[in-house]
Amino acid sequence: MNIPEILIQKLRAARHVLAFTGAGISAESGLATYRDPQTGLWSKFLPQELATPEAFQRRPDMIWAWYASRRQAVERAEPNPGHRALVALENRVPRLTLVTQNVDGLHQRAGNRRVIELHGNLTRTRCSEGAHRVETWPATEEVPPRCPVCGARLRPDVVWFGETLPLDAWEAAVAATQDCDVCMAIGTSAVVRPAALLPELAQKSGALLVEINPEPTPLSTHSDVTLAGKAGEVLPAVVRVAWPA
Ligand code: BV8
Repeated sequence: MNIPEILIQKLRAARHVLAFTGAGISAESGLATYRDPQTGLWSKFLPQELATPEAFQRRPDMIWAWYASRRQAVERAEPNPGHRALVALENRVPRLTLVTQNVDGLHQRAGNRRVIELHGNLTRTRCSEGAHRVETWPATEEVPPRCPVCGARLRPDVVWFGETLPLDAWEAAVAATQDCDVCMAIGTSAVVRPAALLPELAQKSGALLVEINPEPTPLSTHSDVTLAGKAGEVLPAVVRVAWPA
């Protein structure tokens, strides 16, 4: 993999790097991206049709089961070399802000210390009314289970389509775009908004915009550097070349 000199120089000199990740960085951990066809009971649905408040209202049992199935897949998955390269990067640059669209928690499990989750985390559960997080609930046959505090249905602690992003996470992500020297968009199709706006916000503020993806995306025509490859191969190569052992 040829890593352009401009990227190596910018990374070595960077005060602040913004890593912006999507489902593609978890693909090599065996987790399906949103572009992969769904399997099993949900094969006839698009994630965009299931990850909505309306779907949960209509079929709370099916949506709860979909997330339970995804949570099991996440628990079986392990961080891959792409995740681990971002941990190495965090230990090499003065400041790394890691903003993820992913809801699998693999960046935290890999060891990144500061992860901004724009779309929540499906390993966490919350009350569908009071929004307070719920760690445990009494065993029940009812699907979804009920909140032990108020009796409302429990739901995954994720942001569904049509729901607003957590304001603190969004504001921290935008602040990072205004201050970073390099923005790396990794494994994202750059379609879901407002998250997809972040890389160009960073570029408009003077950051070098780098895209890492085996496929072209709407970002590709804007990126300063495009590394066409898998995150699990490209990211370790970038860190190795920028900081030879
Ligand atoms: C909001 C949690 C407003 C749930 C998720 C029309 C136009 C523009 C926008 C809209 C529109 N209609 C509606 C909207 C808004 C909507 C939206 O953007 N829709 C899209 C479909 C057009 N956005 C919203 O609703 C957001 N909220 O706007 O609120 C509002 C304002 C006021 C008041 C009320 C509301 C909320 C969006 C959050 C949705 N929740 N996740 C769950 O996951 O179950 S989004 C979910 O999908 C993911 O979190 C992720 O963000 C997104 C998928 O994107 P990617 O991560 O990029 O993954 P994808 O599979 O698409 O791509 C993978 C990429 O990896 C590919 O490019 C592939 O080539 C690459 N790849 C594959 N292998 C590898 C690899 N790369 C590297 N290495 C590899 N090995």
